[in-house]
Amino acid sequence: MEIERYMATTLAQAHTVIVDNGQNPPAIRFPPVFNVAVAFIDRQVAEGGADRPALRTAEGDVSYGQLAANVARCGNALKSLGFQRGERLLVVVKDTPLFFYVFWGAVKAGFVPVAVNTLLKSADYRFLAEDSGCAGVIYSPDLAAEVVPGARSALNKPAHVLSTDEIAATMKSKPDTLDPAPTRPDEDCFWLYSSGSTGKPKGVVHVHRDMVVTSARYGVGTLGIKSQDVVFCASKLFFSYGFGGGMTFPLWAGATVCLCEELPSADMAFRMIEKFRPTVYFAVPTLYGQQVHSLDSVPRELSSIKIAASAGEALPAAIFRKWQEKTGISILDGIGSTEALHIFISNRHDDIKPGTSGRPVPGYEVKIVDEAGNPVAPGQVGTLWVKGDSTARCYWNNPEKTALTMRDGWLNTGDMYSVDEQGYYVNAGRGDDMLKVGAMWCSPTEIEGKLLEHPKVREAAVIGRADEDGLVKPAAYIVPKNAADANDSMVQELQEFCKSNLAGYKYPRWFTFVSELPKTVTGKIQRFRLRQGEGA
Ligand code: 3UK
Repeated sequence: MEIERYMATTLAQAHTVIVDNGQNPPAIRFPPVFNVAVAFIDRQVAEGGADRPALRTAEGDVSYGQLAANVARCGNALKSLGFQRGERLLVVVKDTPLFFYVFWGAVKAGFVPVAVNTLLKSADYRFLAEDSGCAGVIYSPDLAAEVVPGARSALNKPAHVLSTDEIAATMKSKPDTLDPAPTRPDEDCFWLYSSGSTGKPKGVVHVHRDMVVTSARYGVGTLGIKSQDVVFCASKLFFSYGFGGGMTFPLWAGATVCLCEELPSADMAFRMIEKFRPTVYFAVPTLYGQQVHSLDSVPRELSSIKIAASAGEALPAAIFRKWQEKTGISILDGIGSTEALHIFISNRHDDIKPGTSGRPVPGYEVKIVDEAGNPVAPGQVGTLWVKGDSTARCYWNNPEKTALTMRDGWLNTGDMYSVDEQGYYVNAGRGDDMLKVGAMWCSPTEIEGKLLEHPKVREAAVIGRADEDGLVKPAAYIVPKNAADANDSMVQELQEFCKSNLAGYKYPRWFTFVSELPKTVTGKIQRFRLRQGEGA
């Protein structure tokens, strides 16, 4: 029986996690006092890895020793500002080493970092500051124009609104060691926000244990990331897919992470891969799709990649095959969520069925149930629930939504799935009307609301439709105020209107004019009937 014993020798308390790989699934045991920053950061140094590269950027490398010192300095800097145990710190920071210092420094000192999308507007930051009740906001300097007014106008008046430049300056004079806050494995550790179907984003609360579980079970157990690996994740750290792929898995394994501040694009990903030659690559299906198309005309040097993972939306079998043809390696699709923290059903190197999400990751239990909550037979579609040790404790301040989604340790994913005779899980879209477009949430009601603001539109409905690559994009059904307007120039006009008033990926790619929309007797739009082909 192989036992990995992770000791943080610098500590007075026992901060030992035992991952017993001799068991399937590996048993993970935590001591009663456990601060996860020690298990991720200090452990690497304690095990002799101080000189190994942890972070790699265009400016150079940061070793594990330097990382641990900067995490301690940042934790000390935050403590000196007067933060209290359990207080939230909104982190609006781009993918840079400072993200690591602030995040892990806060965790080590016992504060709760809340990493949020860096692309939002000031009204959104105001909402996030108020909803989280944060005591402080830390932002990348070039985001000041949106973050600062939002944070300053929040009713809870966060005591500290600081740029990473200011934090970095304060860190300089602080000690490079820090006693970890004596937290518990089930104590709140960090949050991520998930944009919901309707209304405002929800704070997803994760505890100290959760990152260990996803890293051990999926990062190392399923993907097999090792300390020699160089990892590049095209998704950003504030998205929990990127949070795992671009931060926690490589750190857990003692590997090297490549960081890029830019937003993901095929060009950015190719440049990063050619420059840093990663062995492990994480991307979303839409990005893989753009990359395989671009490879048709311009060959790129991708031979360093040994492991390629995909999540966020279903990976069409066609993109899997084209990528394999061009690079010789298989993409491992897996489904995860912010609430589960990471992937809980996945394909594996030695067990792949293209066009499916694979099989449950050992350590997670899943079930597919009908509307009465009873398990469905193989081949039948039902709602997917998951149970595992990394699922969120709750949605912050939202007991109704928590009660609906999290029951007896089970998490309702909201996804429709079937399982085939061989045990592979097949995605059948969402149970609600939500869409995942380029792995980002897309609410039909938001797009419909925008279309209804257009003077020529009487009614609008939006559903998802697969494009030629099999990737879902919004499609709109429009009842015009004046039937005579229903022509190509109105389509152009509506598309431009959406492009300039909504986030870039949300504009409808197809428009169909109809004389009426299918509705319930109470007047609600029945999008499922449009999906079934009515109104086409
Ligand atoms: C959908 C998928 C089909 C599905 C995520 C990996 O996407 C992530 O988190 P989110 O909270 O959204 C979760 C929802 O996205 N989805 C994700 N992966 C797949 N659908 N095939 C897939 N492979 O609707 C799920 O409920 O934004 C993904 C790791 C961490 C994550 N947070």
